[in-house]
Amino acid sequence: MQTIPEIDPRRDVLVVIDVQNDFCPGGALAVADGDAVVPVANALMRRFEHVVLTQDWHPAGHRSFASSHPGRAPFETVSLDYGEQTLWPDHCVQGTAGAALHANLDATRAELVIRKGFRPDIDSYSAFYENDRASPTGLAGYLRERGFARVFFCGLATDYCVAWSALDARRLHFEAVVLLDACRAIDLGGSLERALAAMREAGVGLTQGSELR
Ligand code: VGL
Ligand code: ZN
Repeated sequence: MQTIPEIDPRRDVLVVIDVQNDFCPGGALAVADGDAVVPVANALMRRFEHVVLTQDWHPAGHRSFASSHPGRAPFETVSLDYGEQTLWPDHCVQGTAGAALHANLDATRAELVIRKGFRPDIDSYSAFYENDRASPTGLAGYLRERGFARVFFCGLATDYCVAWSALDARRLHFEAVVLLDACRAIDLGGSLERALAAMREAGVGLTQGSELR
């Protein structure tokens, strides 16, 4: 693991991924202990000069929902035009309470909220690209234009949206660090171990927010 230097307010940005009601206990795609990230993310947001949030934001009837595939159940896998896709319960439908940011997340200082997964036929885990790996969200251009070189990630879920975002950050030549104490995982069929291994391999720094200086 690379050493984590001090937060540099000029080149560092914190990206808080998908801390939304549907990913918290009681939500449609609840991540175990998902709401535990809220106070940790709030404390981190106070330490960074620059903060970006993401929001999973699907139209009703989205292609990633099992309900859009007759006879299929949530957490099964199907093959779509762009490859394998896990089917999810209906979640984060645009404008619903489930899609709202957790009420205790203090988003006041966020400079940008990026929404993803709004194309009806393409799922989106990464904050940078939809799952077709070709449709950008615009975040890379935004971060570059703002002069940010290093991206710290936290939020939900470690093994899907956080990991895919961190891996894309590396592909796009940003430095990337995941703050694991401010993340929780879905962990479907070993997905957490695979995601951690892929992030290590790609040079993503894995550490705890509590380790930041
Ligand atoms: C997510 C599955 C489906 C996530 C979003 O935020 O990790 N996972 N949509
Ligand atoms: Zn989703």
